[in-house]
Amino acid sequence: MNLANQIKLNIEKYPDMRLLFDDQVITYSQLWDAAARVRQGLNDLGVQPGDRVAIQLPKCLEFLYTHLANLQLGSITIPLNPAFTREEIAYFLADSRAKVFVTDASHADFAQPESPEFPELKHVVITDSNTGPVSFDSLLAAQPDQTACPAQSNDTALIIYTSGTTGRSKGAMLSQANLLATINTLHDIWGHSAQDVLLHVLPIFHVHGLIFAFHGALNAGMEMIIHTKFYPVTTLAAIDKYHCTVFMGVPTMYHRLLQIPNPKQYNLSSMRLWISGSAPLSTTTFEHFQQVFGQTVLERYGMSETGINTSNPLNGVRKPGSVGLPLPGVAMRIVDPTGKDVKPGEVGEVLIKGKNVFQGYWQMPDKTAESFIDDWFKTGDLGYQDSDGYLFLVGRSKDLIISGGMNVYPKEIEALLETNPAVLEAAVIGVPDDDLGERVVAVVVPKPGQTIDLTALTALCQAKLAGYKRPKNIYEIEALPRNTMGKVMKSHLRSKYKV
Ligand code: MCA
Repeated sequence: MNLANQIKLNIEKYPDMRLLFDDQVITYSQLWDAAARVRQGLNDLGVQPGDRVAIQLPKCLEFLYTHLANLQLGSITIPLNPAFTREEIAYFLADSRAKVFVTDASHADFAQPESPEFPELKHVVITDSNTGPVSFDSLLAAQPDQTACPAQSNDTALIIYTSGTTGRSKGAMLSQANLLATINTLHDIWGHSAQDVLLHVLPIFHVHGLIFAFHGALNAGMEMIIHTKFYPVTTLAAIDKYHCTVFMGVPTMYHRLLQIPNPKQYNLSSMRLWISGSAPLSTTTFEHFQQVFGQTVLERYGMSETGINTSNPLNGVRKPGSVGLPLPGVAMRIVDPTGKDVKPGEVGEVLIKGKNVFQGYWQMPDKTAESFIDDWFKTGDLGYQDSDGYLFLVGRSKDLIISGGMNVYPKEIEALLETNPAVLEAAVIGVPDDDLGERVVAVVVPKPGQTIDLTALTALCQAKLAGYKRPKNIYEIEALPRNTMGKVMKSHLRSKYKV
């Protein structure tokens, strides 16, 4: 079985099930039919199984049609954050060797088919204008191809770019079998059913919003209320209005829901499951949510490379500060730096094995090899298991900041800041932030005799980096603190610059 054929069974079972996409209403069968047209349209452009189709669009139906068309055809979706700058997108198009780029008119000018920058890019499809090289409407006008999806379990279905720890972003390849393993597991452990109504507020260019939420819901036959963006008050109002039962969010969203002045005015009694992931949920937010909303958030742990790994139980104790228990079909070990298993209660690196674990990084066999010990994936997360087997994450071995559920790799930003001729070196750190969990802060050291123009540095970040990666503050310092080995002591910087 592949993902498209499994989803198709539900489309046939619940043809009239609805997606309410802001003010548009669309049924499962209309969604599938539109995707089948786009499938044929892409195929007419020369897209074959295994080809990459990059999508950089806001959250919209065209995104979902294109992604489902790829699943039906056996081609590979490369979802890209609409906030990425021109330079970021250029890297992804070139690296993925995408054949087709589906985007809006704002990117039509730079991504020219078969330009020397992207020699393998054959077509740019524009969603919001008929003036582009290929209009999205022309794909939708094709005759629907309703034949079974030819993809095999081991075929790649999705490449998710994760920022690189050493500069270059890596494309995590997820196979049909990986995605199926994840959504089938979620279905069982979270008790999803066609009686559920999902409120979907997450971005769809990540595994969380695209796979756990959207695919998870399709796989259960759920009605979906889809908001293009997260607004706290609108969220509660929608739950009240549509009697939603399931919500998936990042901790920043839970923090913001708790800032609403009079949440009791909304009837939220239909809700059975508030799920949090992508970043650690503080015990303060967990407990505050219980007091204000009278429900217990279910925290879980996943990664782009592994899909879902652990979850607090649907029925049973949900421990504050814990991401729960390893899921059926997911094997977990916690090891010391030599690779030896630690004792329960001791901290080590979390390793994961299972059908959920990705195929490797696109065209980066060395990086893939470095990420595994034997066939165990090294998550880079540090944690321990308590005597009941619950996992508590306490830190990371990788230099990674998680801001509002978005991964930010300091190296990428440090390298950019160091391109400024007055900057000798830069260190980028995450400092605690009530709203975002961690906020990105940069510390820069001037070259001898030079003065750093901090406004110019801010402008540089604005031009080259997507908003969530940009340092919220930049500080100048005479020298970075280093240990005797010469390594920058980021922990010192983190305590110095925490607000
Ligand atoms: C937006 N901004 C941010 C972030 N998001 N700054 C830091 N961190 C962020 N995460 C900045 C923008 O650049 C802009 O800056 C300003 O905030 C307002 O932008 P806006 O779009 O209005 O932001 P927002 O609506 O407040 O967004 C916050 C958010 C969003 C709702 C928390 O970031 C979000 O939806 N996060 C979820 C990410 C997610 O789905 N992660 C899953 C990946 P300026 O004003 O300067 O222009 S992990 C995953 O998939 C794995 C598998 C897993 O386990 O889940």
